[in-house]
Amino acid sequence: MSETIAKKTIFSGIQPTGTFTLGNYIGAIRNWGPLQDEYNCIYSIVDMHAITVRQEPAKLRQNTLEAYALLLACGIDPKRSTAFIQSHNPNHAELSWILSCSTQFGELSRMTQFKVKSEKHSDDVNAGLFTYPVLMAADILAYNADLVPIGADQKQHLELARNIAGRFNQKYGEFFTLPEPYIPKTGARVMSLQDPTKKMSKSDENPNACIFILDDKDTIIRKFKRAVTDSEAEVCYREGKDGINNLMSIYSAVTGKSFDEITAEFAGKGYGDFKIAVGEAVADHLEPVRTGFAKLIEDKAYLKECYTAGAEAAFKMTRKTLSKVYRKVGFVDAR
Ligand code: ATP
Ligand code: LTN
Repeated sequence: MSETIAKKTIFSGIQPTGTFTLGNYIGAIRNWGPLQDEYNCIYSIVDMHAITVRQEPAKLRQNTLEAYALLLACGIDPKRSTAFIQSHNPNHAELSWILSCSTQFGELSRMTQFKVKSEKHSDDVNAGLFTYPVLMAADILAYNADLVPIGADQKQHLELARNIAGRFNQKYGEFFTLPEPYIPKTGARVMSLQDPTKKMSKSDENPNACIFILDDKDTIIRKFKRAVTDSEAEVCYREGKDGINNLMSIYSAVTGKSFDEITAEFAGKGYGDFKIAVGEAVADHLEPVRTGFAKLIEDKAYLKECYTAGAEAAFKMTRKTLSKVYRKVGFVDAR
């Protein structure tokens, strides 16, 4: 039988705001590679989103190249997926403007990420930070993506993208696919090692709160040893044990063991042994990423070849969408 059934489309993005954390990895990126054969995958380093908080230009440029190399080191194959840098495809920003006219002020005001980030960057609550989710909706809708693999923190933005698409469809006639979130069962929300009620975030000021995927083994084990837990001594998943719950989720995500198996493995042992075991398992799991990254980042010509080809493919995929959108909203044809 010929391959006539069209593959579904996947889109996801990650900001080049620093080295990826274990949260980004377990919650998002490591799930991207295995989807490449079954789906038409499009992955982007979203530098335009990154400038919604202040960035040092030279550092952003370096972070963007490193993020792209990390993407490939995490198993994204530029031959099987479209992997590109967001600012290289202007169609995202163009569509974002159109979509912003189908987005309400009230719904943007309710976004948790906006509230958190405007508090954190209270000296620079810019319009881009506010309209960030519209650009994210444009990223997804420009490709008519069916599925969006993300961590749990992005679910609200995805729901907004669906609402924006629905509203556009209502105004102008059915056009956009309503995207579905694809959220992993374990590790959808990896918490800070220093404050397990907060999500682990690249931009956390405390380096002990975060495992960066390029940290070496000693550093990873040291950070886990210092992880905040509780005053009990039982490795089990229970309400109120935020620190241990987080370590159990991480351990489960990298070893595939269930919570019951983990509890049995550490019965009668203290938190010290457990923390070291988690550190070792995470370090071993990340080792291939570190080795792959070290090679890739040396080969700037190869990276450039990949992201240039990725942008070209991304542009082609989205230009048609944009022309149709322009016609639908009533713009006069340019040619
Ligand atoms: P920043 O600190 O700059 O806001 P971030 O670490 O939150 O960045 P993003 O680039 O915003 O990372 O997110 C990339 C992907 O990683 C998203 O799909 C997001 O849901 C996922 N992600 C981010 N943090 C976590 C976390 N702690 N646990 C699980 N998934 C996460
Ligand atoms: N907002 C996302 C990053 C992002 C994204 C996207 C994720 C930008 N555009 C499109 C999925 C689909 C975040 O992780 N903070």
